[in-house]
Amino acid sequence: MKTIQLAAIAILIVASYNCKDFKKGYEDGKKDAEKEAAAAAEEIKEEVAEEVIKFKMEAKSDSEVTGDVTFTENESGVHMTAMLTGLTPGEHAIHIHDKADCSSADGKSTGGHWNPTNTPHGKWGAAEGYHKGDIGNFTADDSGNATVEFSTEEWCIGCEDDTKNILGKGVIVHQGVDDFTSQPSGAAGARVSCTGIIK
Ligand SMILES: [Cu+2]
Ligand SMILES: [Zn+2]
Repeated sequence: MKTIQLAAIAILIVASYNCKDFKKGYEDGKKDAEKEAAAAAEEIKEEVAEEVIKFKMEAKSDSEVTGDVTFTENESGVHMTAMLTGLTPGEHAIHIHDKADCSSADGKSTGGHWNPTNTPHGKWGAAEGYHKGDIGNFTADDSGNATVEFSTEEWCIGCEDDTKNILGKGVIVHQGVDDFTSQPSGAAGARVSCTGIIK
């Protein structure tokens, strides 16, 4: 009972406060509502602006490496998630190569590393330079499964900037490890899985 009384008093106090400042409160409320509406509109715009493309990875060079790779673009750049199976346990390289063509049995139809800025091969972010396709290495678990996550503002999906646009390129998973120094491709060995990045 006491609680209810206290609550009633509290409501009265709040109500009288609201009454005194009704006009100011109303104006503030209106502004808040406008702000909320603007924020909601912005959110919808961002949702619409988010682009997702997904591809199946095809086994190459007599491997059994398959899986899928998803690219999502939003205001913070492009995020890649690759889910792979059939790998040998341990480290492997993954790159974006120059062409979306996975037709050859060894995956070499994708050409060399995607390198629109004509820089040396290297570790992503290295001061000495790196290709826009130099994603790097990842580790497969004892069952040969791996999830590779990568995010960058240096890619886009279908924008006008050829130094950023990943469409028309290919994803290659290698049997070996990228040493980040051998030119022009890090000596990562056979190409064991492939997909074109095409819409
Ligand atoms: Cu490669
Ligand atoms: Zn490279």
